[in-house]
Amino acid sequence: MSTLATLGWGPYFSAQLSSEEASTLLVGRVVADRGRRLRLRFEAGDRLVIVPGHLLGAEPAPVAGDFVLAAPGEPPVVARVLERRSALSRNAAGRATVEQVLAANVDLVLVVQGLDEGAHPRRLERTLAAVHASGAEPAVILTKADLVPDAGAALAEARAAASGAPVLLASGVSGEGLDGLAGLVGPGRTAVFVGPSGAGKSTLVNALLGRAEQPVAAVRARDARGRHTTTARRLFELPGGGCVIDGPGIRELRLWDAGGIAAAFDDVAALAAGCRFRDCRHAGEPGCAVAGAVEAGRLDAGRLESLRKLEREAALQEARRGGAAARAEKLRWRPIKKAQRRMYRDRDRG
Ligand SMILES: Nc1nc2c(ncn2[C@@H]2O[C@H](COP(=O)(O)OP(=O)(O)OP(=O)(O)O)[C@@H](O)[C@H]2O)c(=O)[nH]1
Ligand SMILES: [Mg+2]
Ligand SMILES: [Zn+2]
Repeated sequence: MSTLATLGWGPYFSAQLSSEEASTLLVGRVVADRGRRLRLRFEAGDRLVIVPGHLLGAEPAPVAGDFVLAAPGEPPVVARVLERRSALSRNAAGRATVEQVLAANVDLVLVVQGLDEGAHPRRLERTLAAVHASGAEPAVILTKADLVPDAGAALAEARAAASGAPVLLASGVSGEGLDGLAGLVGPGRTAVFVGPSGAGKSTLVNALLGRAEQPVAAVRARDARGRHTTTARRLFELPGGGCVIDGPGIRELRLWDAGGIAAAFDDVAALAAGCRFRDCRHAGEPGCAVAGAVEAGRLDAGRLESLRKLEREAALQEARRGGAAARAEKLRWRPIKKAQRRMYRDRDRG
């Protein structure tokens, strides 16, 4: 049985309801999002509900993890989406200026990497920068631990890339690390799995649930790539408390916001405090403590390069978004300019 509390409901959300809404509308959490058909979990159970057209194009359109108010009926109709506590976003594929919210109201983002592929520190860094910007805390899960005899090197590589975020070894097959994973999620909290297709996200979800809820499929033998088995995001309640959201594989979380870069590289920031120049760019300046750490083998040159690349990307995006905002502003003024011209014309004639 779900209660609103086991679903992660709390004062942050209840404070958003007017007394009229509290007495006439139902509260539900989005457990699966598929456009107009949304599956909500109410205290009384799951229902498919209708999302009225005006909410579909609107911001925010409901996604997995959202708390929504719905008017009772057959079926219930969504009235509004409550303000989110956090949201995991990325740049929509191929669009520099479109934010795509993947999951709402998450406390924890579980970044999954299969050990059959190695630790992939550069990919972890990019993903963690995006997670830090979301308002949720990150954790790295190195899964398929049963496939490698010694995960020590991969663990060390991932830790060096994780900037203090917890890094766990796990296996959906042997069950290693599952208690630690469930403990990270914890009662009343919500975690979302992200990671490339085939990494083993759904296998972990099934192992945590103790039943095969999510289909899983073998990676392609040719190149170990996943087959995008999971196609929609779904929320599950864990037997020991807490919720997890499983979703489609994401090779890379394209950065939406530069806000998480500093937190994802706080070790570099700490080193930079020792540079001779306050505005040191760590690009060959004398007395550079960051370059010194690379030379001494205390900082991976790849990690520094990764930081530079992310900063460049974020700056580029900021500029593009500035351009998009200017275009939107121009469009906003166009009808007014037209009306003005008409006004002057009429006045000059009259
Ligand atoms: N040996 C071993 N195999 C695993 C483990 N986890 C997943 N696999 C295998 O890896 C393949 C992919 O697992 P999935 O759980 O479907 O991966 P996914 O991350 O959900 O992939 P998408 O849904 O495509 O994003 C399957 O063949 C699983 O059986 C593990 O811990 N150990
Ligand atoms: Mg899956
Ligand atoms: Zn420097």
